[in-house]
This record gives sequence, structure tokens and C-alpha cells, in this order.
Amino acid sequence: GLLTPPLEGQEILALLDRLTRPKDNRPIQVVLVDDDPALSELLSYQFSNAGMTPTCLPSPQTLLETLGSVQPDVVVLDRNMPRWDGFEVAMAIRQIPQYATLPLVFLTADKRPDSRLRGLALGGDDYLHKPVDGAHLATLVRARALRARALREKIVTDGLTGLLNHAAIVHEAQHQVALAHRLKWPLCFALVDLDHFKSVNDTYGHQAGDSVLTALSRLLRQRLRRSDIIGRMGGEEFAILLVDTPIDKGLEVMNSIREAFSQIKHSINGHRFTVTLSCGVSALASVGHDGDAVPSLIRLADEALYQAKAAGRNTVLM
Ligand code: GH3
Ligand code: MG
Ligand code: MG
Ligand code: MG
Repeated sequence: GLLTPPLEGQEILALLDRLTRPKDNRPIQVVLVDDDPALSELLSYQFSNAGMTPTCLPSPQTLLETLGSVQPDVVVLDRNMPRWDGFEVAMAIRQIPQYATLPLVFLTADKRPDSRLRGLALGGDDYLHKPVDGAHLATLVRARALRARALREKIVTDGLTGLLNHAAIVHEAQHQVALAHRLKWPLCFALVDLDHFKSVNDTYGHQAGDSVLTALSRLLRQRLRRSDIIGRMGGEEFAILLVDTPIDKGLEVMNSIREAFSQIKHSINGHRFTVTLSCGVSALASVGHDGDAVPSLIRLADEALYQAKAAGRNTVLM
């Protein structure tokens, strides 16, 4: 927190843009690493013409930082660069778990068959020779990008509700905490747990229970802002990151959701019934700037949730 420099205006706008824009509409980001400036310029032009956003690096020196800031969909990598071997770069990238599924395309003048095999064995998804047909490369990059996005989407999504899964919400929480510190935004974390959900399953069946879970996920999506982040922690427990939200506002929002949910008449397999939820809310402001902010946020919200249950359920507490 204190060690990071304040953001410049442009940087803030870029962050806000990334936060608020629907993820699927993000143009495909291609990072091209090649020491040949003429080739980079040509390919860059072709990627742009195909509606993608290229970033060219003349050497892999700053590639890791670029991966972090650009979040590319595909990396196109030269093999022979002064002082660098593209194969070693690929190995280094593949050792980072977060980049295990990042498509890597080798584009090289090295036509030896054993080089091709090594490139593919090291985790390259394709091995193309120079000179390359621009339309071929652009089409291949787009297809790989879309497939990688679909895969990543699946990895972070809860199958029943379509919300973020546990790992993804914790990951997002870390990101949002860092952002909130830098932008000096308030941030709330809410844990929601359905009341007496076991008896819903026992009385009306597991399928009815599932449909209550999807009803809650729909309500959360309707009631929260697009910039808020919603996940299913597991079972009948949900987590929400209320971005740029002070605690009084967070309590108000969660209370209106609690109220609206309790009004829903579930009608499943001929049964009609209502279900309530309890909610615990914590605020970043009461956690401080140490590295353990996310576990603290979760623990405080969980304690508040426990109090809400003890207070008779159908309750929101901080
Ligand atoms: P409390 O008000 O104290 O939270 O009581 P509860 O019954 O909701 O809590 P408990 O932890 O005893 O039971 C949670 C139930 O949630 C048990 C489990 O069968 C059910 N559950 C968890 N995941 C799913 C799911 O994906 N689908 C369905 N239908 N039920 C689930
Ligand atoms: Mg080269
Ligand atoms: Mg529970
Ligand atoms: Mg419960």
C-alpha cells in the first residue's frame, strides 16, 4: 500500500475502464516478442486490421511485467533474439501457474525439425516458420485466444450458478483490495448463507434446493452493480465484494437484498415456499493495510454472519 506510488490520471482511467467494461468485449490482446522491428511493425499492422490489440517487445526483458499489465490472450514469440533464446523464455512462462494456459505461438526462422519438436515439447502451442502468412497468423491467434478465454471462463466459474467459484472470488478479492488501497476507495466484503437450507433440501428435494441457489444468484446479479463481484464460496454460501462502497452503504444494499430474497415465492415441483438468508459484512477500513487483508475480511464477515445466525437469522450484521 504505502510503497506503491500514486496512480497517474491516465492509469486511473485505464483501471476504471478495465473494471467496468464487460470482459468479453475486451479486444484480443496479442504480445509479440521479436527483435526484428520491420516484422513487428508489419504483424502489428495485420493484428490491428483484424481487430486485435498488439503490443510489441523487441526483447523478452520486460515480458513478465507486460504479461501482468496487458494480460494478453496470446504471446507470439521469436526463437533467436540477441542474448535471448525464445525456448528458455517459454519455459520460464510455463513455470508460472497463472500462465499455464496462455497460448504461446513460436514464430521463427529456425526450420530444423528438432527445434520444432523442442518448441512444442516446451509448451509452445504452435510453431510457425518465417515468413508467415499474415492472415494465417491472425486467424490462428484469434482462434487460440477465444478458446483460451472460454477455458479460463470455465476455470473460474461455479457450474450451478455461473458466478465466480471459491478460488476466483478469493483471487478477485486480492486484486480488489490492492485496487481499493491504491485508489483510496472503501470496500466491503459480504458473506451470505441461506437459512435452514438443509431442511429445504430435506422437505422439497435437492433439485428444489438447487433452484433456490440459482434464484439467489439471479437476485444478486440483478441487485448489485456490474462492478461488484459475486461468487459462490461453496454449498449455500455466497461472497460479494462491494467495490467503492462504505460500510453503511454495504449494510443497506445487503439488507435490501435480504428483504427482496425473503419475498420470493419459490414454486418448484408443485411446492410453494419461501427461504431467508443471513449475511455478515466486513469493511476494508477495519482491517488495515497488512498483507493479510483478504483472510481478515473473510474472518470478520464470517464472525458477523455467525452473529446474524445467532440473532435469529434473516438478518444482516457487520
Ligand atoms: P443455517 O441456517 O444454520 O445455515 O442452517 P443450514 O441448514 O442452512 O446449514 P447446514 O450447514 O446445516 O446445511 C447446509 C445444507 O446445504 C446442507 C447441504 O445439503 C446443502 N447444500 C450445499 N450445497 C448444495 C447444493 O449445491 N445444492 C443443494 N440442493 N443443496 C446444497
Ligand atoms: Mg530473431
Ligand atoms: Mg452454510
Ligand atoms: Mg445455511
